[in-house]
Amino acid sequence: MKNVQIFIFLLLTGSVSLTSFDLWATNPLFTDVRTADPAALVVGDTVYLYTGHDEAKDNNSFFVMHDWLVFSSKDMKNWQAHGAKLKAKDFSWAKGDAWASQVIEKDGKFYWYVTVRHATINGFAIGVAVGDTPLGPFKDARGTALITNDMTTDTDIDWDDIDPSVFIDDDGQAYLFWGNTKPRYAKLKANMIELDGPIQSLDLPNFTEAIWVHKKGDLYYLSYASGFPEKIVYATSKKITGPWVYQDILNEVAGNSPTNHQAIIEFKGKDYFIYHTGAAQPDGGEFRRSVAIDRLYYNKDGTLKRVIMTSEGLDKDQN
Ligand code: FUB
Repeated sequence: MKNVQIFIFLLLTGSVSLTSFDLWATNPLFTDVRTADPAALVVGDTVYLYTGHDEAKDNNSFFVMHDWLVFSSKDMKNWQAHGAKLKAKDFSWAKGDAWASQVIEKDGKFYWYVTVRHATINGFAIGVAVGDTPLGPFKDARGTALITNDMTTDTDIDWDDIDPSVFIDDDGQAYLFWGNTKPRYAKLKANMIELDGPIQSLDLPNFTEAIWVHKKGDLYYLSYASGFPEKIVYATSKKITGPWVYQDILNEVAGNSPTNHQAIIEFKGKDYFIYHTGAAQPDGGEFRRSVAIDRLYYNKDGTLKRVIMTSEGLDKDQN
């Protein structure tokens, strides 16, 4: 209601025209920069949102992504922009292409797992940076890639080692999940920057990319992008190591974007689904994406209700 009153005031004073309907919209979240591949981390009373940064001039070519951006909020509605806190070139062994990433905390340190293109080994690779705060400063934790394309030779494509998602189980064991076309995971050592054992394959129907692993109650959830254009679907398991049982579609194809990429968090007692769309006006699209947030709801049996993507975003949420 308050938004409507402000809008009428601005309309009467000539400050906006009738095309300014974005006043009602909190989705997409940011209008001055194109953001993609969200990952979120709750630290105390603050949520940190780490995103890719689409810099393509139009939607006719391909991704142009050099760095990752950070935003923070204490209420999921008002966001502070912190700018680019890590770039592909911060990894001396990387060529570019700052694709999807995720930050997690372990023993007071913040580990930022990233997708980049390797400079000397053909294909994409996964690296990890570390910092002492959620805002960094971050530096390459290894000086080399954690995963390279030549470690996974059972696919023909060179972009199968992308989209890291790290989960720390209740016993402190950390697991790295990743993949495109073939979903994979491996244990991480306690130092979080080395594999601790073999790379395992997962059996997930119609898997494309964008794994996100989380736990709610006693159940583990593995959501991922399926098909192309991508829908987000999910599987559940009683153990982090599976078996994963396919459940259902969680989020339909997101507006004007064939890719979809999600983060799922609980923050201050509410559950959220964070994703990207190509819906930003006037020039959003496949390579100019924008992050959006809507509520996520669980059924009593632990299954997830399908996400309802909205343009109002959390503005409609009065609870
Ligand atoms: O943003 C580049 C790539 O597109 C990501 O790594 C994938 O998840 C897809 O969103």
